[in-house]
Amino acid sequence: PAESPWWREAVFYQVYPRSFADSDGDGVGDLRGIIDHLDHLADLGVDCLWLSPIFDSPNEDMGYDVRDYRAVMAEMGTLADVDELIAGCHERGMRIILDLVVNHTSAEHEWFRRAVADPDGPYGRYYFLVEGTPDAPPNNWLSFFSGSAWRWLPEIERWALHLFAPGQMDLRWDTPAVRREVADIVAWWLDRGIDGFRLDVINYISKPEGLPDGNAFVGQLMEFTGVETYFYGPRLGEFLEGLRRDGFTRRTAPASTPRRRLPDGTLGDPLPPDEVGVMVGETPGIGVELGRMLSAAGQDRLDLVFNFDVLDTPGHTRWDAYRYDPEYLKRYFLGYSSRLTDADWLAVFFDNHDNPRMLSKFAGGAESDPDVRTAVGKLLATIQLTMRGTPFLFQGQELAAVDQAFSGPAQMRDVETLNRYASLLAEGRGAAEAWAEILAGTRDHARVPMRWTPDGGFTTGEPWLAGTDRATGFSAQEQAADPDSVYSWHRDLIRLRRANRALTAGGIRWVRPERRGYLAYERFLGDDRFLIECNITPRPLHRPRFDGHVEPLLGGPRTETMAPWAATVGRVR
Ligand code: TEU
Repeated sequence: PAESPWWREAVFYQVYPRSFADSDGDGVGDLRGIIDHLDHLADLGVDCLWLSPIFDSPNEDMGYDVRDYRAVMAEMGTLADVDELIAGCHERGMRIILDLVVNHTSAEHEWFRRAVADPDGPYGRYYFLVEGTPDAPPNNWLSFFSGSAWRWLPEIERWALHLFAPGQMDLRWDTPAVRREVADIVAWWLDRGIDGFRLDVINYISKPEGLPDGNAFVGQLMEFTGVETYFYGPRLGEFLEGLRRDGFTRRTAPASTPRRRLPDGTLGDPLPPDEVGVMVGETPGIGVELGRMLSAAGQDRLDLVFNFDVLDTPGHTRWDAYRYDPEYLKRYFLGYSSRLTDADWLAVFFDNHDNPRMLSKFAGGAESDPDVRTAVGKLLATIQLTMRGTPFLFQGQELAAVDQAFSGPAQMRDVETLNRYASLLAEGRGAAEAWAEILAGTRDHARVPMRWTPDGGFTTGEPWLAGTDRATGFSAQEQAADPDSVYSWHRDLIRLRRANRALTAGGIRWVRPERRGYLAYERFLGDDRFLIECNITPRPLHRPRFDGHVEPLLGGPRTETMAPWAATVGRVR
C-alpha cells in the first residue's frame, strides 16, 4: 500500500490525565503535568496521544459525565493549557486526540437541566424522559453500574434513562438537534487543532423504537439486561456517517499541525492539515464482523474500533479472578487477523483505564518477581508493537505497571467498583467474597498514578487514588536509565517500526501456529522480512527450525531454547 492513512502506522498512547502528573499539588493530575512530561512521550516515540476526558465534569464517573464540552475540568486546567498542550505535541511530531463522551451527558449539563425544567420543550427531546409511575420503569434494562438503567424524577413524574451511573443521562440521537450539537462540538475542537477523537461507547447511541425489554436469558448471560437491543442499533451507521460528514471533516485551518517525523526519528516541517479528524470507536460487544461493518475503509463511519474480545479468556470476566490463558491470546490474533481483508484494520490494545493490567493477567501473580515482570512486560510489548494493526499503549505499560495490592473497599474510587461491591453485599454475599471479586476486576488497578521517580513523583500532595506498587526499578526515571528495561524495549521497538514499514503496513504470515506455547509470525513488505517469536509460557520452550538466516535485532540470537516469557525480533535474510 503506497500511502496508508497516518493512523494505520501510528503508535497511540492513552493518557489518563487524572493519574498522569499533578503540577499543582492537589492530588489530581492536570494538563500542565502532561505538558511537563511531553519529552517522556516524545522519547518513547509514540505518534498520537489520546487523553481520557478533560472536560468540565462533576466526576461521578471520572470525567465520563460531561457538564460542559467546551470547558476544561477545573482540577485539570484551562483552555489555554489545552492550546499549549496541542502545540507541544505538534512541535514534537505527535498528534493528540480527546475522548468524546456523547452517548450521555452529566445530569448537571445545561441541556439536562433545561429538559427537567420543561420536559415537553425542545430539550426534553434530548433525553429519554418517559412518563410513568414510580413503581414500574419503562423496561427491564439494567445499568452497567448496578441496578436499573432508569431513574425516577418525581418533580416531572418521568423515568430518565442512564445506561451508566444515575448522573449519566443517555442522549436521544434520533433528535436532529442532538446530532447537530455533537457535530458542532467536534468541529469546535478540530478548529482548536485536535486531531480527532476516541468515541466513548459510540455503538450504544441508536436505541430501538419503543425501548423494548431485553431478553432475560441474554441479560443473565451478558450480565446487562437489554444490551442486545441497543449495542448495534437500527440507525447506528447513519448517525456515524452524519457525525463524520458534519463534524469530523476539517472546516478551517487548525491552530497548528504536527511536524512530520522521519523514519530516523528526526522532525521535519509541519504537515498539511488532515482532511478528516480520526474517529476511534470504543465499541463494547462489537465482534469482528460488526466491527468490519463499522470501520472498513471507505465506510465513512469509524476509522478504528476497539474489539473487547481480547480482554478476557472465553467463559471468564475480569471479576472472577482467573488468570488469562496466553494460548487464548494466540487464538484471538490467529482468528481475528486471518479474517481481515486489506480494507480492515485492527486496533491492538491490552490495557486501558477500565481493565486490570494484562501483565498481571498473564503472569498470574508471578510478576512479584521483577525478572518475570520484566519478561512479560517485554513479551506483551513485542506482540502489541509488531502485530498487524494499530497499537494503543495505555500509560504505565512502558513501565511494566501491574495490578495493585489494594486491601479494602475504602481505597476504591471507581463508581462501577463501589456500586458493584454494594450490590454484592445487598445480594447477601459475604464481605470477604465480595471484596475478592472487586479486587480481581476493579478499574482502579489501571487508574493509580504513574510512577515517575522511585518515591513516586506524581504529586507533592495526597493522590486522589493511592497505588500500592513500590517495587524497585519500575519508575520512569529508573526504567529510562536502564538499556535492558521494559521502557527501553518499547522505545527500541517503536524506533524499529518507524524505520521499517514491513512492521506497520506489511503483511503477516504465522509461523508454526500448531506449536503450543510458541507464538510466532513474519512481517513482510517487498524484500523486507522480520521474524517475531514469543514463548508465551512460564517454562523454557524449544524453538522449531526456521528456514532462513535470522539477524538478531531485539532479545538476542535465535537460540534453540527460549527462556520463559522470552520474545525475540530478527531480520530474515
Ligand atoms: O466504557 C464503557 C465500557 O465498555 C466499560 O465501562 C464497561 O462497559 C464496564 O466497565 C462494564 O464492564 C466507557 C469508558 O471507557 C468508561 O470509563 C466509562 O465508565 C463508560 O464508558 C461510561 O462513559
